[in-house]
Amino acid sequence: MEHGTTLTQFIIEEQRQVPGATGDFTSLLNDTLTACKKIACAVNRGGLIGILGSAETENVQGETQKKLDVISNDVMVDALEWTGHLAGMASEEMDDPLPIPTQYPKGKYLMLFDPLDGSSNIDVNVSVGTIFSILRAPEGCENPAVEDFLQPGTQQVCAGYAIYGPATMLVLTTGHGVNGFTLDRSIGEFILSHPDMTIPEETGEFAINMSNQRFWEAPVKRYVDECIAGSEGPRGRDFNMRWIASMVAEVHRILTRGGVFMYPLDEKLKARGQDGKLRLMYEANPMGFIVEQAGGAASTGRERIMEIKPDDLHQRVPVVLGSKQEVERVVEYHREAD
Ligand code: AHM
Ligand code: MG
Repeated sequence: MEHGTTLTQFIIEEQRQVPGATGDFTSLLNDTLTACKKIACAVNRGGLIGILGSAETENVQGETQKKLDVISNDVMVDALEWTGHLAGMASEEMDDPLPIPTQYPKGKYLMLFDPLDGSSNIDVNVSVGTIFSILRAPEGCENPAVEDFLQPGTQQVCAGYAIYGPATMLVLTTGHGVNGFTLDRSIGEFILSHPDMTIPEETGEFAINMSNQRFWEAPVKRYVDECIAGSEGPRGRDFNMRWIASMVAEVHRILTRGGVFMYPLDEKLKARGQDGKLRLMYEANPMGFIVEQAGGAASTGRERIMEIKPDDLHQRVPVVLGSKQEVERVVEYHREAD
């Protein structure tokens, strides 16, 4: 496709290849884009209009919500509930799935999202993002219950994220590779700027929150120790480390220049009764789909993320994703240790 292609045009042309496509999906994506543009504006102007800082409320996971978490969630809901394309939606910021209000028609898709990922970074003006995952609602499902959302990641129709950084970008997969679009503010459109994003198989860069080192399991310790030992260790070359604390920014870097990102299970999380830090349904699954479609891999260290049969909307999982050979190495270290 030519340079200068808008995201809408790209999706329309992609959907023309799908037999029986009705335009519902194209329209749903358009409404999602509009929501992301609105969130980009709010994030951009946050400091000027007094919407930085805490909202003094907690979400279902007991995390303090930022004002922009709440605003971004409202923007997504407002942009999507009336469209007629969704049977229901679920978000990191809402305890239960949100039914479509009775005055609006219902559609065949389910939308799951993290409206503002990495929101601990908002107040310090570091990149944050919106992550979304689109599933098909089960046949004949009028009012989706939690179980209807609990589909493995392999069932995703589409996954994407918007990153609100120096430029606002939208990165998307519908299962035919990964494409990145940059918001051209002068015309208000996302333009195809990064066609066919691919992750190099090898990397010299890893991302992990090192402050949790003493809580890690042995295979993760081993992998990171070997990276740090650099040219003097078994890897025989030096590695670089990055940690932004914003998964969207981390995944975006990996899609751009390779790398491995880990938020593994550790003793601290276990003591809190958690199976990981990141959420399966609206963080790990969509990012796993994108990373796999870009030629990378996404695992818990023990199983492929997208094959997990979910048992809870807000379920947490360990995450190891990025350059294929490195993820496979981490998985191998788990296998050897178990
Ligand atoms: P959030 O959805 O509440 O923002 O939390 C998810 C974020 C990820 O973007 C990031 O990778 C991780 O939490 C950072 O965690 P930590 O603060 O432990 O480094
Ligand atoms: Mg998040």
